[in-house]
Amino acid sequence: SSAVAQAVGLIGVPFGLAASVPGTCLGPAAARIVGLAEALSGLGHEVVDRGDLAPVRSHSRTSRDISRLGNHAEAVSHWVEAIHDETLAALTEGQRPLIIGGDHSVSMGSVSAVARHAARDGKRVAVLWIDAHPDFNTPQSSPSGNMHGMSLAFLAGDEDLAEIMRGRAFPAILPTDISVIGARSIDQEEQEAIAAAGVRCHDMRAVDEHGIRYLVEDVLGSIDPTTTHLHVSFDLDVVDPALAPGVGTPVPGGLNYREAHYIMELLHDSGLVGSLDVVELNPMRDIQGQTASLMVDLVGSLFGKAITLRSRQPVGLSRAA
Ligand code: EXY
Ligand code: MN
Ligand code: MN
Ligand code: MN
Repeated sequence: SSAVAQAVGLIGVPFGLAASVPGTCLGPAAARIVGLAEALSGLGHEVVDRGDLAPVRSHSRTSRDISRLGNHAEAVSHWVEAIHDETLAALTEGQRPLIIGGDHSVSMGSVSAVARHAARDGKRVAVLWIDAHPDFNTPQSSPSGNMHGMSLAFLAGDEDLAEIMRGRAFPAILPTDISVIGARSIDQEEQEAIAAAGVRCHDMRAVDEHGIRYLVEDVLGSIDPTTTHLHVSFDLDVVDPALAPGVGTPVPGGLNYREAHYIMELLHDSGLVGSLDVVELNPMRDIQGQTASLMVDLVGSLFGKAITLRSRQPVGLSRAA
């Protein structure tokens, strides 16, 4: 491993009010109990544990009423601002941010900060959204009003949702720099918006038809690392609920164990991942901590844990044994 490897900046976000089911606020605690930081340091990474966030619940500025944006929009806004500031601090200190949710609204804060930081370096951000849902609803299209289903639309620059950041503009992610893998629960208007915007959406049928390697290579092949920072946002509900019951919005037909790990291994091998969030762990729905443990194992695969020691070189099928 490299002598100048970036330290991992671990940020816990005990917030779950943008989800439908309570309990996601316990995610960081469960991740810590099953040994997230230890797993990373065991792989040789320096971990700077920045602790769990606890945002101040008042705006210093004159604040408009944003309750029309969705359920608990005011609370979402407070947390998103705090997540944004902490993620930006981690990046400014040279760390690679690892954000542990919390529901998927936390990505509004983390990815907006990544985009702001990248712009300072003259870069833009590509986002890989690994999720059963594309989270591309707007306040107008959302069937539930739950804001964890709107985070990707926020990041792509939805003008109404921009009020969550209280007028602090950030560079929106270009829809053509957004890829979704694993989707299988998409609302109709959400589907139309994705198609119109040009978001790359590899749904579960694409996983069936092409396999993980082809899809991940398609995504990585669209990224020029000299100009682009890759952020990965991993929603645990992408994994099949039989393996990951501890989520608020389970959907049948998800990734199996090896598919989920293989994505993370390929991402590790690419060397391109600059920041990561792992979200939607709901310990109240979990069985004996199995989803929390799976989360830590998957993060381990992205940070270099391999089944066996093996060459970084691709092994061709024709290579002699
Ligand atoms: N599409 C549905 C909605 O917007 O209400 C469900 C969203 C669930 C979002 C989950 C966490 O990724
Ligand atoms: Mn930098
Ligand atoms: Mn999600
Ligand atoms: Mn989801």
